[in-house]
Amino acid sequence: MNISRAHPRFLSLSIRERLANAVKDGIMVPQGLIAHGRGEAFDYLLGEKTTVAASKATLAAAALLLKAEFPVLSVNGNTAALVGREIVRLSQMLSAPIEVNLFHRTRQRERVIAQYLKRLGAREILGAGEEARMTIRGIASPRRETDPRGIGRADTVLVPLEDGDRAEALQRAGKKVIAIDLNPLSRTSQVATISLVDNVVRAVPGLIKAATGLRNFPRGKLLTIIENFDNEKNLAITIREMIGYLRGWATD
Ligand code: PTJ
Repeated sequence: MNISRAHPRFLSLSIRERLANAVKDGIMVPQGLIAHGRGEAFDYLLGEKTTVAASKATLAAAALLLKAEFPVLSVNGNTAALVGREIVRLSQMLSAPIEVNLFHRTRQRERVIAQYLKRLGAREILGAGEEARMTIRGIASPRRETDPRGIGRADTVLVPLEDGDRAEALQRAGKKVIAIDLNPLSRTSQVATISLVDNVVRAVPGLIKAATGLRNFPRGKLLTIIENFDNEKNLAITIREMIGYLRGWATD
């Protein structure tokens, strides 16, 4: 469908269009559209902008990714469709592998997503194929299967649009978890080491920008940024920002 740029909801409508096409191409599952709708609702409550709390989380997350010994970027259907190009760029910047890890897992979808990311410039995509699988215990979905060369050995994992089950299990396995989830109340946001309560279409470019700024910082300074960040407090600030936005809107 041709959406007019003059439409006040152009961005939102064109993203929906992109996602509908991603379902047709086999990148996304229809359930991903429902998940996106939930995300849209939360984004609306945040004023569809990156909040002060989200900017702080983004800076801390970039510091954590730069400080990590072995960071891995986990990608599902929605993430590939929304920010595939930016994920490839972030992976190149951080020398961090990309691993396809799906909730609605089929070998066919793994391959389609891997091929799509390769067309966007990724050299290698983990998690797609018949290689040995490593099981992360305590995950009640096919997301438990990870690639031993990727999430299996990672010390830090970026998990956009996640379910709390895996975020919790990764933490238990001793890994740091950076979540991108518009819902500040989700289990994922609550259990992650750092939660970016922001739309993935703003959060990943934000991470690229923050990592570019911090790239030459000594490890000690990165550590200070990470240690000064308190996820629980930041989530509370996010909820206050949401309420503040709604109050302003209600009194306009
Ligand atoms: O590709 P698959 O098979 O791995 O499946 C992917 C989905 C997203 C369907 C699967 O992971 C799923 O069902 O996720 P949930 O449990 O619905 O969680 C998705 C979370 O992401 C929800 O809390 C949404 O609010 C949030 N979300 C949705 N769209 C966005 C988002 N967060 C950030 N940016 C978005 N654009």
